[in-house]
Amino acid sequence: MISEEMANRINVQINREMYSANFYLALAAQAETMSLRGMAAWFFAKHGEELTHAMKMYRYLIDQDTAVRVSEIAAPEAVEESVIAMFEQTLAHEREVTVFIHDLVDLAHSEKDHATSIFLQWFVTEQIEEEATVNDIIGRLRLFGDQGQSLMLIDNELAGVAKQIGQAASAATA
Ligand code: OFO
Repeated sequence: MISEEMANRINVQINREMYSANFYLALAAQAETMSLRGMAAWFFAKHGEELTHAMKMYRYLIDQDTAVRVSEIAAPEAVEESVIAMFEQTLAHEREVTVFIHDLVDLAHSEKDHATSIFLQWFVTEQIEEEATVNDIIGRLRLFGDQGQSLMLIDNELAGVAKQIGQAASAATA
């Protein structure tokens, strides 16, 4: 059993993960309108990943005999309209999520809640990877350019990455 405070805070984080999913969906839709199919697929794959994050927390609360509260999800912030700005917006969003996850870890430590602390380690690692991936995309866009052939190459590359994310997700749920 976890504390009421922890249950509330994880419920809030479930809502944030659902928000993240919608945020990525909005980015996917924007990329579609720009005919960037690879980026659209990548953002869409991230949408799916965020839903799995919400479901991991959902399952954790159930396993801890704690009520899951399904609540209203805020509309995602307006999406930027240039490629680099979209990824910068993504990085800013992920950095914010990292802070929320670290706050949860701090709470677990302060409550000596070892189970939740261990559970959250996965999310701490995931955030490192997510920030690094987006940082890398921004770096490549800055280095090679966000137009013409370089954009096409990065778009193609992200199509491949999106496929891998999709395969990893189906392997994890199989
Ligand atoms: Fe849920 O991992 Fe990022 O936001």
